[in-house]
Amino acid sequence: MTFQRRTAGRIINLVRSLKPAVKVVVGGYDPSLAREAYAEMNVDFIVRGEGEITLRELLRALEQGASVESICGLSHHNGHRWIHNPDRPAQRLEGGEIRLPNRRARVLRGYTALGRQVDVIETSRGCTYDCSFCSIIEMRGRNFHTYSFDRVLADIRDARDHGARTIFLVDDNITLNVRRFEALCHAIIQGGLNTLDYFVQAMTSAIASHGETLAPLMREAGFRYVFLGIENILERDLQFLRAVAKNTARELGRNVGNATLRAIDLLHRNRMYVIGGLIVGNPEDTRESIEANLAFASRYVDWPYIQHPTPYPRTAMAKDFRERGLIVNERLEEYDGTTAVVRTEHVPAEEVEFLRWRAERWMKARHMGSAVLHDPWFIVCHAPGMLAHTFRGCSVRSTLGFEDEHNAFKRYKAIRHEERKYL
Ligand code: B12
Ligand code: SF4
Repeated sequence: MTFQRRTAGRIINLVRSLKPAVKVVVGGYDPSLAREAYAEMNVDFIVRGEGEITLRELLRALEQGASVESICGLSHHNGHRWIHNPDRPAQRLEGGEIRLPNRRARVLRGYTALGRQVDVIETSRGCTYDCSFCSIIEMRGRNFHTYSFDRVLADIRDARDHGARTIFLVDDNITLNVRRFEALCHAIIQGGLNTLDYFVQAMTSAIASHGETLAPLMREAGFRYVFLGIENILERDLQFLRAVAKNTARELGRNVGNATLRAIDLLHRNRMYVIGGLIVGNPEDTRESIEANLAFASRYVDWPYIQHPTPYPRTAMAKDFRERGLIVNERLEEYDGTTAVVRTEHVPAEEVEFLRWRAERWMKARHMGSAVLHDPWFIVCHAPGMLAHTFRGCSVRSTLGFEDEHNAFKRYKAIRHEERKYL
């Protein structure tokens, strides 16, 4: 990702210093969308877009000493200049060409979520919306491809057999096809895989419009946390984010207003938790509009995932912010979504970030009460560490209101600065 570009550069230099003749291949969102930046780095190949088939074809060509000219999705250097082969069309996952991940080949293990071993699986790729902040459309166009349920269930079983107790579905937008999602829930239940916990990302419109049938099924299948792309509660900001359509509820083919509250209510009624994805600090935002969104999150969502608009390469949002002269920070290693790197027309970036930081800590602390019911031992053992992390920079005096919270925020920023040094 973009915030990892500097780290990637440092790893490349380290590898080169140890083994100068090694071939370096980069891929993923940032190399695909900012290939010119990687062309200036010390790399041999850039894999743009989906990686599996392109990388495979590249390896075969290198093994056989063959030309790489015909490999779609590949950029390479011919000794004089960079050649960018034609794009590779989005992979039709239905064809079964992409095999299951080989989990035994991993070099890092032991990732957990709330103390339970966690793994990721995909059931689909792509999205047909075009939110201005999202990289997906530039990355692969507007399309949606799905794996067969046999493959998905085999993937879940494989993750479980490797110890996973929680599964994160990393689909870009699984709720594009609600009927399929419902059928997937049935398949998980029938396959006896509903003893695992599932996390998923979803659109508010789909949950609001179909939640009466979908939400109970999700719950039965084991879904526990739903990451809702609320983005913003104000119509003006939703327009800037090009996210009006996906946040509009529909009944009998008619638009019936903002979908967020109804989606949250349906998920809550079915005993699922809402991770609320919001974006604050958009160009027209005032202190009041930011605080309205934060107050909403505090009242309705169980866990905040509040970000600042971040101008990632080639997104429509990046163009808008640049044209309006609102980008105040070009240090890409800070483009992690929780550092405000743009200001609004009315509020400085630092203040936008301060408002989010101040509100978010308490929302996170509050959720520990619910989490303790599900994972009591983990929370009891780790609550002090989790609270210390959430409130890093704060003192008893600042928490009790005897010290200006801006001072605590400055300390928090200094700690984050130190944390980033390894990058
Ligand atoms: C799931 C997801 C998450 C999950 C990750 C769960 C997990 N542990 O895996 C969560 C919610 C935790 C998350 C967090 C973040 N995410 Co995220 N996330 C996604 C999402 C939805 C899908 C990513 C995915 O796994 N796809 C499936 C895999 C198979 O596809 P893939 O990653 O694209 O990889 C393919 C190719 O890119 C390529 N490829 C990738 N790497 C390489 C390497 C080589 C060598 C090669 C050859 C090819 C290659 O081949 C792969 C197979 O085809 C995307 C896209 C979206 N619609 O929003 C965003 C996205 C990747 N995330 C993004 C961001 C910014 C973040 C955060 C910084 C946000 C934040 N503030 O928290 C953090 C960073 C977390 C971290 N420290 O790594 C951005 C990246 C934009 C950019 N230009 O950098 C995206 C694109 C969303 C967006 N804003 O547009 N994310
Ligand atoms: S709906 Fe989600 S995946 Fe699709 S463009 Fe918007 S943010 Fe990206």
